[in-house]
Amino acid sequence: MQRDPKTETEVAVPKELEPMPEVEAAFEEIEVDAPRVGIIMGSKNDKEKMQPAGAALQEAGIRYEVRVMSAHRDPEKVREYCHAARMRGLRVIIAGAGMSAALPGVAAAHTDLPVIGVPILGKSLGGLDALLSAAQMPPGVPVACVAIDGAKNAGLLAVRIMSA
Ligand code: RP5
Repeated sequence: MQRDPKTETEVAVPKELEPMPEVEAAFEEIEVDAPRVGIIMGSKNDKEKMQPAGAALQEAGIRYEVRVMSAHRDPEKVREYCHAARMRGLRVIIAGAGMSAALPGVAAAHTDLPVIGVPILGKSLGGLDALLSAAQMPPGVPVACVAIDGAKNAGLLAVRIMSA
């Protein structure tokens, strides 16, 4: 019920128009500018190679965030990030790593969001180590894998996924 100031009487307010403080509080917490794509990488040394992914997203006007976390060195951080990703508003994860590149696969194991792996060229094996680590995922844990150092295509693919 609400008091009508003109007639000074109590009037019934349709349920859907009644103030809902909990809902209003929840909406206040929503980050309207929350990133839609998470770019993660195994080392800060991967940043330069991963930058083209961010550039492709920026060009398409898609908000993204960048985090460094290693599947081997920070397994707990990767798990937490990927578990929370969908709830935080992310819709795609781009994961770049070199050498034994476990990051894309481990990310895909901890989220149901699409994961795009970027194998990064290391100091040996011509990047084949990272390529196979990202591409040769067992059935049930999908990872899309772009070319060695193919961060630009990872960004472009994320743009296409976002607009599918
Ligand atoms: C991977 O090992 C990283 O993605 C990086 O490409 C590679 C080497 O890491 P750093 O020793 O350069 O930190 O985990």
